[in-house]
Amino acid sequence: MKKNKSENEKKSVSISPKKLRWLYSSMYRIRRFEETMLEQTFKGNAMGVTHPSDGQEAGPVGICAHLTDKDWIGSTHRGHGHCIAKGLETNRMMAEIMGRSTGQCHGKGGSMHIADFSKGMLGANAIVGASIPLAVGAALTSKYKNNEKKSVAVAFFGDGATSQGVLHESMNLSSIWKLPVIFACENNGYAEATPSWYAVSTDDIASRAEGYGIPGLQVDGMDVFSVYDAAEQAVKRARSGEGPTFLEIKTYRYHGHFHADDPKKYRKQEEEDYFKSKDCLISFEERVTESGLMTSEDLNEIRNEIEEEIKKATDFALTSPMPDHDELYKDVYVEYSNSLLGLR
Ligand SMILES: Cc1ncc(C[n+]2csc(CCOP(=O)(O)OP(=O)(O)O)c2C)c(N)n1
Ligand SMILES: [Mg+2]
Repeated sequence: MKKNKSENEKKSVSISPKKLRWLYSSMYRIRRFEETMLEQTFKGNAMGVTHPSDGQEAGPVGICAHLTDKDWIGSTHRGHGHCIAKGLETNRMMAEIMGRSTGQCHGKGGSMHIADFSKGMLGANAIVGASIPLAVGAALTSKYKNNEKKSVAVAFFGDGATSQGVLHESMNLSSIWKLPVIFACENNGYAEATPSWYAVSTDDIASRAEGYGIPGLQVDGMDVFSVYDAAEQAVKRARSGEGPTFLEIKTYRYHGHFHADDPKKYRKQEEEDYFKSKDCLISFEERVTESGLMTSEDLNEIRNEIEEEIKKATDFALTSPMPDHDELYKDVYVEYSNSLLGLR
């Protein structure tokens, strides 16, 4: 795949070598996780449907690069990339997708319900738009507790969620209360087979935020540096108590809506080719090698490490046991107590 040079501005990169390495390894980890996860789904090893996010890696990586485990994210049905960018382990994720007892949620959540509160990952979920009030709630908690280094919450959601009432209510409330939240809209052009030009009233979704007094930015979601720069501003604004930001990340999913969906039925090959010519991994490789920030050997070494990690994660999942029957109700219901209800 060739990069479209005319569209990839050559801005100078002022990111530390460690962070650059993290950006590339995280994007490559997501890519190879998704490709391997799809292979395993087709072999019948995944429990239920899976929604691959390859092609969209630059969005979650460019944003999560500015977050710590104390910051929160809410995710979607297409959540593997968000989980990986937030630092979840690929072996436990792969095991979760395969319904194994060693999985992130002990095999009871599956692909669309991976969560890890210790990493600030509030969970993937299958309800379109549901990440939004979760993130706003986390941001409200952060403000209420008045942490010294305010935790920031990011809601990831797709273009399909942007006409849901809950987004508009959440933007209004978070603007009034200046909550440390970022609305990260991954506009991949489609909600299932419905193109956004057909279902969303504007080409410029970010402009909707202005109606709520929130800055709205449109960024090239195929270029991790563009996302990184915009997210840096948004996180800074949130942490300093100035309130929310809306980021519209223009991106593309390389596969169908879910594993068995054939996107050729509703989108053109030229469109796919166009986005693949802007692939986030290739443009990163060209940018850092041409500017002398990393060598091809550095990149190769990272790719080899990740290949090994994903192979191990897959073997780990395939050789892990299924949960025992007596695990069925464990971790499903919250233990009742007065203190939980705030009564004592
Ligand atoms: C409230 C709700 N409505 C409808 C659905 C069915 N559904 C699942 S995914 C999806 C499309 C979502 O599109 P988008 O938000 O753009 O995310 P993408 O799949 O493109 O990542 C729909 C309509 C759902 N899960 N939840
Ligand atoms: Mg979409």
